[in-house]
Amino acid sequence: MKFAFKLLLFGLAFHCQLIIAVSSLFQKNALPDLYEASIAELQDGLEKGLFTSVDLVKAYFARIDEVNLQGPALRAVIEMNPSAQKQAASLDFERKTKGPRGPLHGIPILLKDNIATMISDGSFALLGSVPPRDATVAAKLRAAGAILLGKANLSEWAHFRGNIASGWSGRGGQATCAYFPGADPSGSSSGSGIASSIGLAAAALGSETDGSIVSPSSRNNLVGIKPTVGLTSRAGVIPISVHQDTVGPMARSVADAAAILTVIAGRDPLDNFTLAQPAKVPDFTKALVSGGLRGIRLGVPRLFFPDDNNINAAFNETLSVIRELGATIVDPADFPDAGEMLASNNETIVLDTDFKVDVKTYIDGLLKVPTGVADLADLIAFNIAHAAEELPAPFYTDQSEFIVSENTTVDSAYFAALTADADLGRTRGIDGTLKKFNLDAILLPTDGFTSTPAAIAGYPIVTVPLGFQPDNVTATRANPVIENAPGLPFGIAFMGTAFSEFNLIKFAFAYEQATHTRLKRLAFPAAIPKTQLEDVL
Ligand SMILES: *[C@@H]1O[C@H](CO)[C@@H](O)[C@H](O)[C@H]1NC(C)=O
Ligand SMILES: *[C@@H]1O[C@H](CO)[C@@H](O)[C@H](O)[C@H]1NC(C)=O
Ligand SMILES: *[C@@H]1O[C@H](CO)[C@@H](O)[C@H](O)[C@H]1NC(C)=O
Ligand SMILES: *[C@@H]1O[C@H](CO)[C@@H](O)[C@H](O)[C@H]1NC(C)=O
Ligand SMILES: *[C@@H]1O[C@H](CO)[C@@H](O)[C@H](O)[C@H]1NC(C)=O
Ligand SMILES: CC(=O)N[C@H]1CO[C@H](CO)[C@@H](O)[C@@H]1O
Repeated sequence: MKFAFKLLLFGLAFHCQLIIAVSSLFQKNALPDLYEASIAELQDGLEKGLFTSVDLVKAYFARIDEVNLQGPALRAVIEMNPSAQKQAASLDFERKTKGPRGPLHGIPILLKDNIATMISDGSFALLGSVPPRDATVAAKLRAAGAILLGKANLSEWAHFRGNIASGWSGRGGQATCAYFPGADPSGSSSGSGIASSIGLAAAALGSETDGSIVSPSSRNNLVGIKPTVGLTSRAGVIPISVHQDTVGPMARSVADAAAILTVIAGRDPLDNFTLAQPAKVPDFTKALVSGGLRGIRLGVPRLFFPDDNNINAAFNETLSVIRELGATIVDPADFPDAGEMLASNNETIVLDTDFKVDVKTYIDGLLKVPTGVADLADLIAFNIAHAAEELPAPFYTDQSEFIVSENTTVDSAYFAALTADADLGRTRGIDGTLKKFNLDAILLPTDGFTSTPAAIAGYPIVTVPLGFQPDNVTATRANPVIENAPGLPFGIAFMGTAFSEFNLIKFAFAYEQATHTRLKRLAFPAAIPKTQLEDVL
């Protein structure tokens, strides 16, 4: 009821799709609407016996069928887990006999395709390869009782192969955003973003090296948490860089994202970066308190803002909401080293050098690789040998980043770049800015020069929906996807120092509860699956 009431409060320039959605919510008030259902609502319905996890899996599979290859052909999902229904049945039985394991018991979640269970990174080169075990984050989800519903499409090789459109992989094809037909879903966790945005699963995991969680979360109207590098294990995740990769949740609410992060965080002997985190994983759901912005100081680094007046105007406008919630805004609060950071090429050196080493380490650890690829040189050759699938003209022929990476060596320039990034990103970057202006966090549009400072620092970001491109925006030409169009969502980012996720979640939750921007606009009608729980009961 609170949910519907809030919707009515927004009753401004409503799209009729939204009115239809609202009235359907009223009719089905006993069962959660899967477009928006929260993990807590699903858990509540499961506990009350209104539906089972088997029902949930059936409903989500039907919803995927409706929009993935048919209808708008969003290509968000690359693979459905054939044993999901069996896992659901066994979790239903366990709930009856022993009770739920916790908040994720029986909740279906999608994994980005670079997270190993049945793997491949969207490329055919690792298709059918056998990892030694589940990725640690997948194992943690399973242990918490979550159902791994399947794999989400992505920008192949997490967008590290070369200059190709976001959301394309050889195996999954071109994924597109649910908020405008044919629009760029951003990436590289594209399918995770699309799938969460329209309820093809309760939520999804993504991974980020520089922007790959927060950018598609922003574009797909989601809350995304890019954790500190070392909060969540990367063991079993196809890498770009051991220094920058991190795994995090992409969900429809801060509460859902916090519940998932609580489960997947923690030390892992298989990923020694995780040993640097505090001994005890916080229960991030304890950060979901009211008044979370009261008395805190947020700095606005204007030099990193995007070149987009609609986003910047929405950001400017929302500052008054944040002030009303009790925060002090320091504006501008520019990074002391902003100019150097914008000009720096150190990150490219680090990533290019790391990828060649880290991808080989990853492949070396696989038990079986049917294609026989062993290293980056083999991957490049594989793509050339399978050009029809992997390098289809005219849009997806590039593998220049692979080629540059193959040409690198671990040398003194690499170590200098690593040192420079720690200095630029941490000492004189995020930490320097927090200290200089006495801030609790940094606040800016997610689509600016936002992910890079956090990427080179290895620091966290939480993004929350901020607004939508207005109707008078002209849709750009598809090349092959549409870069800007009416209704495309964008987010606002809270950025902080290492392991400050608990506070960032607190700030983000206070902001989300005061604004509820996500439901101010829905996906385009054909992209909204019709199947609901009542259709499978
Ligand atoms: C992790 O282990 C590798 C070698 O096994 C070592 O080179 C690296 O310094 C370690 N990293 C951390 C953060 O402990
Ligand atoms: C937003 O506010 C800043 C600082 O007050 C101002 O410089 C900028 O022009 C504003 N942008 C828009 C689009 O309103
Ligand atoms: C790396 O960053 C340092 C510090 O700003 C800078 O002096 C150097 O030119 C950068 N190197 C590259 C390759 O961009
Ligand atoms: C490979 O690296 C060498 C030395 O750094 C450079 O001169 C050459 O241009 C690079 N080639 C490619 C294809 O990047
Ligand atoms: C587009 O609409 C917005 C309000 O949604 C308005 O502020 C802006 O001035 C309009 N822009 C143009 C170019 O008409
Ligand atoms: C689960 C699913 O729908 N997978 C599809 C992903 O995209 C590829 C390429 O379009 C299809 O062949 C798969 O069936």
